[in-house]
Amino acid sequence: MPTPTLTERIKARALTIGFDLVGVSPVEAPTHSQAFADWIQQGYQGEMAYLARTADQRLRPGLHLGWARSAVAVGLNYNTLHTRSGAEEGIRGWISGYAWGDDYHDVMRGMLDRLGTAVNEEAGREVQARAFVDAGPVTDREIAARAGIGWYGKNTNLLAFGMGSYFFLGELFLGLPLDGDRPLPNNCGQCRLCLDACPTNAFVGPYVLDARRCISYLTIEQKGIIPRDLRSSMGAHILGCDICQDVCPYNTKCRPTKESAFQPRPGLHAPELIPLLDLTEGQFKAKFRGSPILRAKRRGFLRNVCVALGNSRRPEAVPALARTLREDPDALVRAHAAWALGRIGGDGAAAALREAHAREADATVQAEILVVLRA
Ligand code: B12
Ligand code: SF4
Ligand code: SF4
Repeated sequence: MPTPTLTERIKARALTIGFDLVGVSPVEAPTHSQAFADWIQQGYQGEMAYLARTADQRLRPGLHLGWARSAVAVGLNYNTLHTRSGAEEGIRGWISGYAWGDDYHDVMRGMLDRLGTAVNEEAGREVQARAFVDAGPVTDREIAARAGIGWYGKNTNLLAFGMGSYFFLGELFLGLPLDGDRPLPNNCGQCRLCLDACPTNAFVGPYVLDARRCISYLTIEQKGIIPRDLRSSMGAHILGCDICQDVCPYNTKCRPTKESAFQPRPGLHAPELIPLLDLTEGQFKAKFRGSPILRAKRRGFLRNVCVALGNSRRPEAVPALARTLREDPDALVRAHAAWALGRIGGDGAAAALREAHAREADATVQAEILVVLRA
């Protein structure tokens, strides 16, 4: 048997550390640079201003990673095989599978640090290295696709055989030349199930998502009021969305994750919605410490809970929403409670809205109340 090369040894170490996928990419402009630039030009990034601000670095990695000679791209399966995007009894919300367990940024950063140490051991010297998971000014999917880890699905997620798209991506840039891998062929064929399944019509076309319409963006990245015309299409989703992945044939019969940190924390799989309205700032932070849900912040998360309760159309939710409209300290939450009461309707909801109209001092909340009362 031939002696394994340095590249092969580093890839083997990545798998031993626990990554499910590994490949090597050159440090070059992304293959779909023009598509990225057009996307920003169209404004599809919405409030995610950091994407436009760092576009140059994403499109020309040499600008900030001039010393790097290769990028080791890794994928980590987070599929716990629990059902996704499904309704359960009670008034329940839906949290996207990626956020059921611990924050993947923390999990993967620790693993990439271990990979950095392994690279030094294999190279027999200290190699300059920089790790990124999601948050860096780099295009994770482009690098991973170049490294042959997976192919772009029409829903813009990267897919791999045996794992579908339920895996996270990260990369370790190295001041060390390694043997690059070949990209995989695209295996979507004529299918378009993901494009047709999106409840908010967020796809402009295959491979192009208008993030401003995506439930994942609306529930996590959008910081203020959720556009009124999109709320009723958001269903029970209170953080993220998996619909365009759930329907993908490559996401059936996948192997489960080996990473116990991604197993659902108690009560997070499909949480009862009404008790979530009582979370104070301190309770929210304590409950979701180390979880990706923290990113939405209390005000964003409770806003989403109100929308989901409205979409449940369940009269049992009216007393809790009326109390939120009366007492929640955050105007953003009260505004969406008003909408939810209007969506459920009935005498109790109308009385709560009239009472709030007489008393509410915040102009945004008043505007929401008036839209409902005048409808
Ligand atoms: C911004 C962002 C979002 C935004 C925008 C999503 C998007 N599609 O861009 C929002 C908030 C909506 C989002 C949602 C989600 N995200 Co996100 N997100 C990112 C982030 C930070 C940047 C992505 C980006 O650069 N978008 C810009 C646009 C232009 O890229 P794009 O839509 O992928 O378009 C590319 C392709 O379509 C391709 N292309 C264009 N035309 C064509 C034509 C052909 C034929 C082909 C083959 C390709 C192709 O080129 C384009 C440019 O690269 C990355 C992390 C990172 N640093 O890269 C994570 C990342 C993409 N997200 C991730 C995840 C898990 C999600 C969610 C599944 C979370 C959830 N369950 O709610 C959803 C999925 C929604 C969806 N359908 O994409 C993972 C994806 C893992 C994977 N297996 O693909 C990443 C990589 C984070 C990570 N490190 O793991 N996300
Ligand atoms: S994540 Fe949900 S809302 Fe976003 S594109 Fe996919 S199906 Fe549509
Ligand atoms: S649902 Fe079909 S088109 Fe969409 S990503 Fe999966 S295979 Fe590709």
